Amino acid sequence: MKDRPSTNSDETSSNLEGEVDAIVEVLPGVSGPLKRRSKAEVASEDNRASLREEMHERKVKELRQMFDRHKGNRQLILLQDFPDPDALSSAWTYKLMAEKYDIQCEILYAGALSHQENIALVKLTGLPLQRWTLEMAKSKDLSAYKGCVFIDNQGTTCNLTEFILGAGIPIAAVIDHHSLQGEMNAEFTDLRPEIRATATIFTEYLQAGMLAFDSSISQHVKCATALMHGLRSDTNSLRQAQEEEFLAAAYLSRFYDPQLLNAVLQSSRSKWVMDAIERSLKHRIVQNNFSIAGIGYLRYDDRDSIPQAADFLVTEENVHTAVVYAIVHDKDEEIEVVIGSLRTNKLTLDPDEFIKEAFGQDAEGRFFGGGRSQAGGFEIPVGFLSGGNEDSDYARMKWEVFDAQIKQKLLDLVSPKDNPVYDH
Ligand SMILES: [Mn+2]
Repeated sequence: MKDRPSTNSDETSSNLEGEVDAIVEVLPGVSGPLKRRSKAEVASEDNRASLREEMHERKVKELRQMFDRHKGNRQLILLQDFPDPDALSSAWTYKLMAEKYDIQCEILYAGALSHQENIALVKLTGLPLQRWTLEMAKSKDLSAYKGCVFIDNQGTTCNLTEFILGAGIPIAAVIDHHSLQGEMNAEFTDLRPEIRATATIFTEYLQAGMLAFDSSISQHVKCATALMHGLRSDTNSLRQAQEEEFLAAAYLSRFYDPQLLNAVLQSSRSKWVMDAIERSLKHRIVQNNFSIAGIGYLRYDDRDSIPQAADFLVTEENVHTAVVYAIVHDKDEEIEVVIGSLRTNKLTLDPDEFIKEAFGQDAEGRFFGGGRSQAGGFEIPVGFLSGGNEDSDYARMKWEVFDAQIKQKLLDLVSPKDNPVYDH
Protein backbone atom coordinates (compact mmCIF):
# COMPACT_ATOMS: atom_id res chain seq x y z
CA MET A 1 0.00 0.00 0.00
CA LYS A 2 2.90 2.33 0.83
CA ASP A 3 4.05 4.01 -2.30
CA ARG A 4 7.74 3.29 -2.45
CA PRO A 5 10.12 4.10 -5.25
CA SER A 6 10.58 0.95 -7.26
CA THR A 7 13.79 -0.92 -6.64
CA ASN A 8 16.44 -0.15 -9.15
CA SER A 9 19.47 -2.25 -9.73
CA ASP A 10 22.03 0.29 -8.57
CA GLU A 11 24.97 -0.74 -6.50
CA THR A 12 23.56 0.35 -3.17
CA SER A 13 20.51 -1.85 -3.19
CA SER A 14 22.15 -4.92 -4.63
CA ASN A 15 24.95 -4.73 -2.07
CA LEU A 16 22.39 -4.49 0.59
CA GLU A 17 20.64 -7.71 -0.17
CA GLY A 18 23.88 -9.58 0.10
CA GLU A 19 24.53 -8.02 3.44
CA VAL A 20 21.18 -8.95 4.86
CA ASP A 21 21.87 -12.52 3.82
CA ALA A 22 25.29 -12.31 5.39
CA ILE A 23 23.81 -11.17 8.69
CA VAL A 24 21.33 -14.00 8.71
CA GLU A 25 24.09 -16.43 7.90
CA VAL A 26 26.26 -15.17 10.71
CA LEU A 27 23.43 -15.54 13.17
CA PRO A 28 22.50 -19.09 14.07
CA GLY A 29 25.63 -20.17 15.89
CA VAL A 30 25.95 -17.00 17.89
CA SER A 31 23.23 -17.60 20.42
CA GLY A 32 23.14 -21.38 20.57
CA PRO A 33 22.68 -23.31 23.80
CA LEU A 34 25.58 -23.63 26.21
CA LYS A 35 27.57 -26.73 25.51
CA ARG A 36 31.14 -27.82 25.26
CA ARG A 37 32.36 -26.68 21.89
CA SER A 38 34.83 -28.40 19.65
CA LYS A 39 37.92 -26.58 18.43
CA ALA A 40 36.42 -26.33 14.98
CA GLU A 41 33.25 -24.81 16.38
CA VAL A 42 35.19 -22.27 18.42
CA ALA A 43 37.22 -21.40 15.36
CA SER A 44 34.13 -20.93 13.23
CA GLU A 45 32.56 -18.77 15.93
CA ASP A 46 35.69 -16.63 16.04
CA ASN A 47 35.46 -16.42 12.32
CA ARG A 48 31.83 -15.34 12.51
CA ALA A 49 32.65 -12.74 15.17
CA SER A 50 35.39 -11.25 13.03
CA LEU A 51 33.10 -11.24 10.00
CA ARG A 52 30.56 -9.38 12.06
CA GLU A 53 33.14 -6.89 13.25
CA GLU A 54 34.23 -6.28 9.69
CA MET A 55 30.66 -5.65 8.67
CA HIS A 56 30.14 -3.19 11.52
CA GLU A 57 33.25 -1.26 10.56
CA ARG A 58 32.01 -1.08 7.01
CA LYS A 59 28.60 0.14 8.22
CA VAL A 60 30.14 2.96 10.25
CA LYS A 61 32.22 3.98 7.25
CA GLU A 62 29.14 4.00 5.01
CA LEU A 63 27.22 6.03 7.59
CA ARG A 64 30.00 8.63 7.72
CA GLN A 65 29.99 8.81 3.92
CA MET A 66 26.23 9.33 3.85
CA PHE A 67 26.51 12.12 6.45
CA ASP A 68 29.32 13.68 4.41
CA ARG A 69 27.17 13.74 1.30
CA HIS A 70 24.32 15.40 3.22
CA LYS A 71 26.44 18.09 4.91
CA GLY A 72 24.40 21.24 5.54
CA ASN A 73 21.12 19.51 4.61
CA ARG A 74 17.97 19.03 6.62
CA GLN A 75 16.44 15.61 7.20
CA LEU A 76 13.23 14.18 8.63
CA ILE A 77 13.41 11.26 11.03
CA LEU A 78 10.21 9.22 10.83
CA LEU A 79 9.23 7.11 13.81
CA GLN A 80 6.39 4.65 14.17
CA ASP A 81 3.05 6.26 15.02
CA PHE A 82 3.38 5.17 18.64
CA PRO A 83 7.09 5.56 19.28
CA ASP A 84 8.70 3.54 22.06
CA PRO A 85 11.81 4.34 24.12
CA ASP A 86 14.04 2.35 21.75
CA ALA A 87 12.89 4.44 18.78
CA LEU A 88 12.92 7.75 20.66
CA SER A 89 16.41 7.36 22.09
CA SER A 90 17.86 6.04 18.83
CA ALA A 91 16.37 8.93 16.85
CA TRP A 92 17.80 11.43 19.31
CA THR A 93 21.24 9.85 18.98
CA TYR A 94 20.98 10.03 15.19
CA LYS A 95 20.06 13.71 15.42
CA LEU A 96 23.06 14.45 17.66
CA MET A 97 25.42 12.50 15.40
CA ALA A 98 24.07 14.30 12.32
CA GLU A 99 24.60 17.71 13.95
CA LYS A 100 28.34 17.02 13.81
CA TYR A 101 27.93 17.13 10.04
CA ASP A 102 25.86 20.28 10.15
CA ILE A 103 22.73 18.27 9.32
CA GLN A 104 19.56 19.44 11.08
CA CYS A 105 16.96 16.75 11.80
CA GLU A 106 13.36 16.87 12.93
CA ILE A 107 12.17 13.81 14.83
CA LEU A 108 8.56 13.12 13.84
CA TYR A 109 5.73 10.84 14.82
CA ALA A 110 2.18 10.92 13.53
CA GLY A 111 0.20 9.12 16.22
CA ALA A 112 0.26 9.51 19.97
CA LEU A 113 2.69 9.33 22.82
CA SER A 114 0.49 7.38 25.14
CA HIS A 115 2.63 5.09 27.26
CA GLN A 116 3.18 6.86 30.58
CA GLU A 117 6.88 5.94 30.53
CA ASN A 118 7.32 7.50 27.10
CA ILE A 119 5.66 10.72 28.18
CA ALA A 120 7.92 10.80 31.25
CA LEU A 121 10.99 10.07 29.11
CA VAL A 122 10.27 12.90 26.67
CA LYS A 123 9.38 15.39 29.42
CA LEU A 124 12.25 14.59 31.76
CA THR A 125 15.00 14.48 29.14
CA GLY A 126 13.70 17.27 26.89
CA LEU A 127 13.91 14.87 23.96
CA PRO A 128 13.28 16.97 20.82
CA LEU A 129 10.20 15.39 19.30
CA GLN A 130 7.45 16.74 17.08
CA ARG A 131 4.03 15.37 16.29
CA TRP A 132 3.07 15.84 12.65
CA THR A 133 -0.30 14.52 11.62
CA LEU A 134 -0.79 13.78 7.94
CA GLU A 135 -2.83 16.99 7.64
CA MET A 136 0.02 19.00 9.14
CA ALA A 137 2.59 17.32 6.91
CA LYS A 138 0.54 18.34 3.88
CA SER A 139 0.66 21.98 4.93
CA LYS A 140 4.48 22.02 5.31
CA ASP A 141 7.03 23.17 2.80
CA LEU A 142 8.96 19.95 2.39
CA SER A 143 11.39 21.28 -0.21
CA ALA A 144 13.88 22.08 2.56
CA TYR A 145 14.31 18.40 3.40
CA LYS A 146 16.82 16.44 1.36
CA GLY A 147 16.39 13.10 3.04
CA CYS A 148 14.21 11.06 5.35
CA VAL A 149 15.33 8.48 7.85
CA PHE A 150 13.54 5.46 9.30
CA ILE A 151 14.71 4.41 12.74
CA ASP A 152 13.45 1.35 14.65
CA ASN A 153 10.90 0.90 11.85
CA GLN A 154 10.81 0.47 8.08
CA GLY A 155 7.98 2.80 7.26
CA THR A 156 5.23 0.21 7.57
CA THR A 157 4.09 1.48 11.00
CA CYS A 158 4.31 5.17 10.16
CA ASN A 159 1.32 7.04 8.82
CA LEU A 160 3.53 9.64 7.09
CA THR A 161 5.59 7.22 4.97
CA GLU A 162 3.46 7.27 1.87
CA PHE A 163 3.12 11.03 1.85
CA ILE A 164 6.79 11.83 2.56
CA LEU A 165 8.05 9.37 -0.06
CA GLY A 166 5.36 10.52 -2.45
CA ALA A 167 6.69 14.06 -2.04
CA GLY A 168 9.93 12.79 -3.53
CA ILE A 169 12.11 12.94 -0.41
CA PRO A 170 14.73 10.21 -0.83
CA ILE A 171 15.44 7.74 1.96
CA ALA A 172 18.79 8.68 3.47
CA ALA A 173 18.89 5.87 6.03
CA VAL A 174 17.05 2.88 7.46
CA ILE A 175 18.40 1.67 10.79
CA ASP A 176 16.35 -1.03 12.47
CA HIS A 177 16.33 -4.38 14.24
CA HIS A 178 12.99 -5.67 12.95
CA SER A 179 12.95 -8.32 10.26
CA LEU A 180 13.05 -6.99 6.73
CA GLN A 181 9.55 -5.69 5.92
CA GLY A 182 10.05 -5.07 2.22
CA GLU A 183 12.50 -3.60 -0.22
CA MET A 184 13.51 -0.01 0.54
CA ASN A 185 15.66 2.06 -1.71
CA ALA A 186 17.83 3.72 0.92
CA GLU A 187 21.19 5.42 0.65
CA PHE A 188 22.34 3.80 3.90
CA THR A 189 20.85 0.68 5.46
CA ASP A 190 21.75 -1.09 8.68
CA LEU A 191 19.23 -3.83 9.42
CA ARG A 192 20.15 -6.26 12.17
CA PRO A 193 17.26 -8.55 13.13
CA GLU A 194 19.58 -10.51 15.43
CA ILE A 195 20.06 -7.46 17.66
CA ARG A 196 17.55 -6.94 20.45
CA ALA A 197 17.33 -3.14 20.34
CA THR A 198 18.02 -0.36 17.86
CA ALA A 199 19.58 1.48 20.82
CA THR A 200 22.29 -1.19 20.80
CA ILE A 201 23.13 -0.40 17.18
CA PHE A 202 23.33 3.33 17.99
CA THR A 203 25.48 2.74 21.05
CA GLU A 204 27.85 0.80 18.82
CA TYR A 205 28.00 3.81 16.46
CA LEU A 206 28.91 5.99 19.46
CA GLN A 207 31.61 3.56 20.50
CA ALA A 208 32.96 3.56 16.97
CA GLY A 209 33.51 7.31 17.34
CA MET A 210 30.51 8.77 15.53
CA LEU A 211 29.98 11.09 18.52
CA ALA A 212 32.04 11.38 21.70
CA PHE A 213 29.70 11.49 24.69
CA ASP A 214 30.90 13.80 27.44
CA SER A 215 29.44 13.36 30.93
CA SER A 216 29.80 17.08 31.63
CA ILE A 217 27.32 17.84 28.82
CA SER A 218 23.79 17.52 30.18
CA GLN A 219 22.28 16.66 26.80
CA HIS A 220 24.69 13.73 26.40
CA VAL A 221 23.86 12.44 29.88
CA LYS A 222 20.16 12.63 29.07
CA CYS A 223 20.59 10.94 25.70
CA ALA A 224 22.67 8.16 27.29
CA THR A 225 19.90 7.70 29.87
CA ALA A 226 17.31 7.53 27.10
CA LEU A 227 19.40 4.88 25.28
CA MET A 228 19.73 2.87 28.49
CA HIS A 229 15.95 3.01 28.85
CA GLY A 230 15.54 2.00 25.20
CA LEU A 231 17.83 -1.00 25.68
CA ARG A 232 16.03 -2.06 28.83
CA SER A 233 12.54 -1.68 27.48
CA ASP A 234 13.20 -3.72 24.32
CA THR A 235 14.84 -6.53 26.32
CA ASN A 236 12.40 -6.88 29.20
CA SER A 237 14.75 -5.06 31.62
CA LEU A 238 17.81 -6.78 30.11
CA ARG A 239 16.40 -10.22 30.89
CA GLN A 240 16.34 -10.99 27.17
CA ALA A 241 19.52 -9.08 26.46
CA GLN A 242 22.41 -10.66 24.63
CA GLU A 243 26.10 -9.92 24.76
CA GLU A 244 25.68 -6.89 22.47
CA GLU A 245 23.12 -5.27 24.79
CA PHE A 246 25.26 -5.86 27.89
CA LEU A 247 28.29 -4.37 26.14
CA ALA A 248 26.22 -1.39 25.06
CA ALA A 249 24.79 -0.96 28.58
CA ALA A 250 28.30 -1.14 30.04
CA TYR A 251 29.40 1.65 27.73
CA LEU A 252 26.33 3.78 28.52
CA SER A 253 26.87 3.26 32.26
CA ARG A 254 29.77 5.74 32.02
CA PHE A 255 27.41 8.54 31.02
CA TYR A 256 23.83 7.84 32.07
CA ASP A 257 22.01 9.25 35.08
CA PRO A 258 20.55 6.41 37.20
CA GLN A 259 18.31 8.77 39.14
CA LEU A 260 16.82 10.14 35.96
CA LEU A 261 16.22 6.61 34.68
CA ASN A 262 14.54 5.75 37.95
CA ALA A 263 12.24 8.74 37.63
CA VAL A 264 11.23 7.62 34.12
CA LEU A 265 10.58 4.05 35.25
CA GLN A 266 8.53 5.10 38.25
CA SER A 267 5.79 6.67 36.19
CA SER A 268 2.67 4.81 37.15
CA ARG A 269 0.05 3.06 35.05
CA SER A 270 -2.83 5.21 33.91
CA LYS A 271 -6.43 4.38 34.66
CA TRP A 272 -6.86 3.39 30.99
CA VAL A 273 -4.06 0.88 31.16
CA MET A 274 -5.47 -0.61 34.35
CA ASP A 275 -8.81 -0.85 32.62
CA ALA A 276 -7.29 -2.62 29.58
CA ILE A 277 -5.46 -5.07 31.85
CA GLU A 278 -8.67 -5.78 33.72
CA ARG A 279 -10.52 -6.46 30.48
CA SER A 280 -7.73 -8.66 29.16
CA LEU A 281 -7.80 -10.75 32.34
CA LYS A 282 -11.54 -11.13 32.11
CA HIS A 283 -11.62 -12.14 28.44
CA ARG A 284 -8.47 -14.17 28.08
CA ILE A 285 -8.53 -17.76 26.93
CA VAL A 286 -5.49 -19.90 27.61
CA GLN A 287 -4.68 -22.73 25.27
CA ASN A 288 -1.40 -24.60 24.78
CA ASN A 289 0.39 -21.96 26.87
CA PHE A 290 -0.96 -19.15 24.70
CA SER A 291 -3.09 -16.51 26.36
CA ILE A 292 -5.39 -14.71 23.94
CA ALA A 293 -7.59 -11.75 24.84
CA GLY A 294 -9.83 -9.49 22.76
CA ILE A 295 -10.67 -6.42 24.80
CA GLY A 296 -13.29 -4.64 22.68
CA TYR A 297 -13.07 -0.98 21.76
CA LEU A 298 -10.29 1.43 22.74
CA ARG A 299 -9.75 5.12 22.12
CA TYR A 300 -6.91 5.90 19.73
CA ASP A 301 -4.96 7.70 22.46
CA ASP A 302 -5.06 4.59 24.66
CA ARG A 303 -3.65 2.26 22.05
CA ASP A 304 -0.49 1.73 24.07
CA SER A 305 -2.54 -0.09 26.72
CA ILE A 306 -2.61 -3.08 24.33
CA PRO A 307 1.11 -4.00 24.56
CA GLN A 308 1.02 -3.27 28.27
CA ALA A 309 -1.87 -5.68 28.76
CA ALA A 310 0.07 -8.29 26.72
CA ASP A 311 3.14 -7.66 28.90
CA PHE A 312 0.93 -8.39 31.88
CA LEU A 313 -0.76 -11.54 30.53
CA VAL A 314 2.55 -13.14 29.60
CA THR A 315 3.54 -13.14 33.28
CA GLU A 316 0.91 -15.77 34.14
CA GLU A 317 2.14 -19.19 35.18
CA ASN A 318 2.16 -21.69 32.29
CA VAL A 319 1.75 -18.96 29.73
CA HIS A 320 4.64 -18.33 27.34
CA THR A 321 2.90 -16.17 24.75
CA ALA A 322 0.18 -13.54 25.05
CA VAL A 323 -1.80 -11.82 22.32
CA VAL A 324 -4.08 -8.88 23.15
CA TYR A 325 -6.13 -7.00 20.55
CA ALA A 326 -8.83 -4.35 20.36
CA ILE A 327 -10.72 -2.25 17.85
CA VAL A 328 -9.08 1.14 18.11
CA HIS A 329 -11.16 4.06 16.93
CA ASP A 330 -9.96 7.48 15.95
CA LYS A 331 -12.88 9.83 16.43
CA ASP A 332 -11.30 12.65 14.41
CA GLU A 333 -10.69 10.59 11.34
CA GLU A 334 -13.67 8.25 11.68
CA ILE A 335 -11.47 5.22 11.14
CA GLU A 336 -11.22 1.97 13.02
CA VAL A 337 -8.38 -0.52 13.07
CA VAL A 338 -7.96 -3.81 14.89
CA ILE A 339 -4.66 -3.47 16.67
CA GLY A 340 -2.93 -6.33 18.45
CA SER A 341 0.27 -7.02 20.34
CA LEU A 342 2.13 -10.24 20.92
CA ARG A 343 4.60 -10.88 23.71
CA THR A 344 6.46 -14.13 24.17
CA ASN A 345 9.04 -15.67 26.47
CA LYS A 346 9.39 -18.69 24.23
CA LEU A 347 12.75 -18.37 22.53
CA THR A 348 11.83 -20.67 19.67
CA LEU A 349 8.75 -18.69 18.73
CA ASP A 350 9.45 -16.09 16.05
CA PRO A 351 6.81 -13.35 16.47
CA ASP A 352 7.40 -12.06 12.94
CA GLU A 353 6.77 -15.45 11.39
CA PHE A 354 3.87 -16.21 13.73
CA ILE A 355 1.97 -13.03 12.93
CA LYS A 356 2.59 -13.24 9.20
CA GLU A 357 1.40 -16.82 9.16
CA ALA A 358 -1.65 -16.16 11.35
CA PHE A 359 -3.01 -13.18 9.43
CA GLY A 360 -1.45 -13.35 5.99
CA GLN A 361 -1.43 -10.41 3.60
CA ASP A 362 -3.86 -7.83 2.33
CA ALA A 363 -4.99 -7.47 -1.30
CA GLU A 364 -1.81 -5.58 -2.11
CA GLY A 365 0.43 -8.25 -0.69
CA ARG A 366 1.27 -6.30 2.43
CA PHE A 367 1.43 -8.24 5.68
CA PHE A 368 -0.90 -7.15 8.48
CA GLY A 369 1.95 -7.15 10.92
CA GLY A 370 5.31 -8.44 11.92
CA GLY A 371 7.77 -8.33 14.72
CA ARG A 372 11.14 -8.59 16.23
CA SER A 373 12.55 -10.98 18.79
CA GLN A 374 9.96 -11.70 21.51
CA ALA A 375 7.44 -9.07 20.43
CA GLY A 376 5.20 -8.37 17.50
CA GLY A 377 2.14 -6.45 16.45
CA PHE A 378 -0.57 -6.31 13.82
CA GLU A 379 -3.05 -3.82 12.39
CA ILE A 380 -6.10 -4.89 10.44
CA PRO A 381 -8.24 -2.13 8.93
CA VAL A 382 -11.94 -2.33 9.74
CA GLY A 383 -12.53 -0.44 6.49
CA PHE A 384 -16.11 -0.16 5.27
CA LEU A 385 -17.44 -1.39 8.63
CA SER A 386 -15.85 1.55 10.50
CA GLY A 387 -18.11 3.81 12.54
CA GLY A 388 -21.82 3.50 13.24
CA ASN A 389 -21.11 2.64 16.85
CA GLU A 390 -23.82 4.96 18.18
CA ASP A 391 -25.98 1.89 17.63
CA SER A 392 -24.68 -0.30 20.45
CA ASP A 393 -26.15 -3.49 18.96
CA TYR A 394 -24.24 -2.86 15.76
CA ALA A 395 -21.04 -2.07 17.70
CA ARG A 396 -21.35 -5.31 19.67
CA MET A 397 -22.07 -7.39 16.56
CA LYS A 398 -19.10 -5.90 14.76
CA TRP A 399 -16.80 -6.64 17.68
CA GLU A 400 -18.04 -10.22 17.91
CA VAL A 401 -17.30 -10.85 14.24
CA PHE A 402 -13.77 -9.44 14.41
CA ASP A 403 -13.12 -11.15 17.74
CA ALA A 404 -14.24 -14.53 16.39
CA GLN A 405 -12.21 -14.18 13.20
CA ILE A 406 -9.01 -13.19 14.96
CA LYS A 407 -9.38 -15.92 17.59
CA GLN A 408 -9.99 -18.44 14.84
CA LYS A 409 -6.84 -17.47 12.97
CA LEU A 410 -4.74 -17.50 16.12
CA LEU A 411 -6.12 -20.78 17.40
CA ASP A 412 -5.54 -22.43 14.02
CA LEU A 413 -1.86 -21.85 14.65
CA VAL A 414 -1.83 -22.49 18.39
CA SER A 415 -3.65 -25.80 18.21
CA PRO A 416 -4.49 -26.63 14.61
CA LYS A 417 -7.35 -29.00 15.41
CA ASP A 418 -9.34 -26.52 17.43
CA ASN A 419 -11.87 -24.46 15.64
CA PRO A 420 -13.77 -22.03 17.86
CA VAL A 421 -16.82 -21.97 15.64
CA TYR A 422 -17.51 -25.47 14.37
CA ASP A 423 -16.51 -27.30 17.52
CA HIS A 424 -19.21 -25.67 19.58
MN1 LIG B 1 13.01 -1.54 18.98
